[in-house]
Amino acid sequence: MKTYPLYKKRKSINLNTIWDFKFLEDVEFDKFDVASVEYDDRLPVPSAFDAFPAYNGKRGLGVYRCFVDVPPNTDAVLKIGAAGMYCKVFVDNELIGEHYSAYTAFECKVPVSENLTRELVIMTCNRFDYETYPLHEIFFDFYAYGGIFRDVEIQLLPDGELIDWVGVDTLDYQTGKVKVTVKSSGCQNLSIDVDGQTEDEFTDVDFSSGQSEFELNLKGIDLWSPESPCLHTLTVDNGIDSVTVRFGIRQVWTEKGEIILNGKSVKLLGFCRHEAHPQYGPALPYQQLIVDLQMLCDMGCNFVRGSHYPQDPRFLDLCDEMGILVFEESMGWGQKVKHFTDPKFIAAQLKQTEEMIIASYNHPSIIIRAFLNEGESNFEECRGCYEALTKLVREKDPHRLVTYASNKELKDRFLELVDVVCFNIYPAWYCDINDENPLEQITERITKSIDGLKERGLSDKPFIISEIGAGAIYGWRDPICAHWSEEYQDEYLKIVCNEVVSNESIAGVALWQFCDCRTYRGAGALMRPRAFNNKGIVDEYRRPKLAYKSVKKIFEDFNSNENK
Ligand code: ADA
Repeated sequence: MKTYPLYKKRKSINLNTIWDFKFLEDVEFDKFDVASVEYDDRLPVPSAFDAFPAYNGKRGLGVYRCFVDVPPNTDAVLKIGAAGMYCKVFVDNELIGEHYSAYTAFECKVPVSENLTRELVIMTCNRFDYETYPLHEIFFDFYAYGGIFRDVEIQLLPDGELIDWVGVDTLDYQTGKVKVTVKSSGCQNLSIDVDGQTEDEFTDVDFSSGQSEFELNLKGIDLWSPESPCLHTLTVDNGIDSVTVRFGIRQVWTEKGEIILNGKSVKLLGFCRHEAHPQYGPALPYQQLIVDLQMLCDMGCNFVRGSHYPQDPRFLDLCDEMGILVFEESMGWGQKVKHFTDPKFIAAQLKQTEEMIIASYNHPSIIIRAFLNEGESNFEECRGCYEALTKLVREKDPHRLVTYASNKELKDRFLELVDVVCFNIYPAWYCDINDENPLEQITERITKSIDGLKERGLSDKPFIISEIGAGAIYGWRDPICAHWSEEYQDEYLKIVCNEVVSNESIAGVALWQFCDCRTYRGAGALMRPRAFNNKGIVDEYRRPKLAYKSVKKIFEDFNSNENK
């Protein structure tokens, strides 16, 4: 199972297999001596090591090792889909890379050797340590696992100029005009194929600046949309190396408070989703990704927010295929002024966000790029970081919408920076103990946000409710419809969804959340029964709660009225 891009001229060695494993509870990350490890276990890759019974709940170093035959004297690159929370990579006891972002892909050059068999070690660490890894802290409301979460492979590189990256942007969906950006070096002849047919050939292309751009007019080509997710492939070949990407022809922009996709207004209806399962942590099997998407489609959703980090590339490929629109965000959760004024934190944010953009550039399903979920955007001191991230996204990916999910509502100072205003709100859930009928607050609170945005002169920007929801413990039914009962969540989501589909000032909703997921194990769990965030519409094993059918009915009725 391969995700795009494909490198058809590179031989690939798939390392998704069983590796040797050692858990080191007491060794410090910087004092790790790769040569001294005595492996005493075997674990599959990909995996979250602390999702296995032997290591449940433990924090320390999770060291994975395998032996791999790489033809002697051959250039090769090691590609790691994701390793959390952070890691170091060794080949034959030599450090070849380190990476500090749990959900973005990275690669390391494998040093050339005369030996055939190479020893590959990936040392992951799941200890909270702000100095080493400022992106994930213990106060985040989702469990931080360790391990090699996504695919690992070695690619053998051909001799000569390599094609490093290809990006395709739709410039005009009506004429099929696209821009192809190719990153490479040197000077080369190139051919570009679309859907297996030669589209164009270019001689002596100058890559002295590291990249070149080409425009193609793909007249009559099918468009991509949620209703008709037509995909195409594009291959750039220089005779030595080739890269095949998959893309869709679609443009997204905003107009008078609406999100427009290929000229048509679209209301986003969906859920926030963590990559989570009690048995696998964030290293989900392919079947699970399909089940999650099938359930979203079954409920009539056209939208998913990947909270709060980039989702698995296989999931994004499936969203492309199934026509689900994606809000992709880099890792962030409730950071404070002290973070936004720390240059190390800002640098880590910029790096992971750029990695996310490069990796998922060609997915037509991704229409929104985001960062910094619920940061302290109500403080002026944080402006620099918000501006830097907005600028980065616009520079690296000018054809998508930029935003961040704010819980500061109208106190937020940076809403003017973004294309879409996104509020996370929990009326009638986090509310006063004296509120007898909290459900009545929902519509009122949404209206207040919309009116406030209007007063602030922001009603031209689409407004999305990027989180809203109520907890329900699977199987707990209660005739008085108390907090935590399935009945309360059902009543709650009915009000929310009816408001969203009928209110023209709401461009979309990402209900919180798709599935229950593990979170705080300590005192934080006082707010989180079972140590899970229980606001899923399905529980952690994807068993639907009462509200599932209600949401499905409201979304489906809306969809069928739209299609009339
Ligand atoms: C926040 C946050 C979510 C989750 C949610 C909740 O809005 O963004 O990750 O913690 O609250 O359940 O309260």
